[in-house]
Amino acid sequence: MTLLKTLWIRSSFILLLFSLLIFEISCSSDPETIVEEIVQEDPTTDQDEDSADDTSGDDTSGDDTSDGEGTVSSNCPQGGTTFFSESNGLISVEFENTAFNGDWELRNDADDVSGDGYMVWTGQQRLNQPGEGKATFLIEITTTGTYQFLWKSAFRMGDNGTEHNDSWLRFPDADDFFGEKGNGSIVYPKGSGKEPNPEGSSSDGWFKIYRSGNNASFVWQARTSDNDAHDIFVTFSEEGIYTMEVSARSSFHGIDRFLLFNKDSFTRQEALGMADSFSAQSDCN
Ligand SMILES: [Ca+2]
Repeated sequence: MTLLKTLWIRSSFILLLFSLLIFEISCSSDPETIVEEIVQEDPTTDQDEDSADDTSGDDTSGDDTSDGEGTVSSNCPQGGTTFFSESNGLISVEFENTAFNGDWELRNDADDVSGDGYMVWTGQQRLNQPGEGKATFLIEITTTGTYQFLWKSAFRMGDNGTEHNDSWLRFPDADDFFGEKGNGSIVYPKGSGKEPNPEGSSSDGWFKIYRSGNNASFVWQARTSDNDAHDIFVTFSEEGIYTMEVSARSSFHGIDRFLLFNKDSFTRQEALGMADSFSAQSDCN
């Protein structure tokens, strides 16, 4: 009996120890599970916070965009009270749709002009003195890049296409303003601090912009550098409202309208095909 009792007590003790061991393992696994759950929850919480941050970030950028548009519209450079808005890389404007002073006259005695007609300088010629009778056009750019400039103009005196065929043009706050021809030759206005400069007259950042040919009609053409025709380009590196200035050079040079088109988006012909979509004109705030 004593032996059996001893064996029973030992068996019971071993069973108790085993039970305690199982219990301890079971208990010790619970905290690990909780820790794991916490660890698993943490990234979820972080992701939610990140998502919330991203969302608020989007909201903020959305506000910035609308604020930015408002800021662009209300910060016109001096010299104008309205601005023309570029759309999809195009700016198309009737030349007579800004304020003029001096001896510019609005005329409408030609069949091939649009809008209210064309402007013509009837005052003294300013062959080497840009700035007289300065007209300003403000242009709002949202598609940055380099644009080619064209205007539709005619000589309105005599029958010699080398006279009464040019006016002065300048973009004083653009990032670059230059003439370029097919062979890669580039010229910059005198006074811009850049070289080479065009043949013929140029000064204080102004290019003489001429049209060629004895065809008396209004034609789309804008070039600089005498006997070395370079097309005209202007670069706008940031969104904003820029200044374009035209001043008198030859008398009786009639200008009907002008066009700027992003050179990376359109060929000349494509741009001219869309030129009748005139740019919206808005008041500066
Ligand atoms: Ca016109």
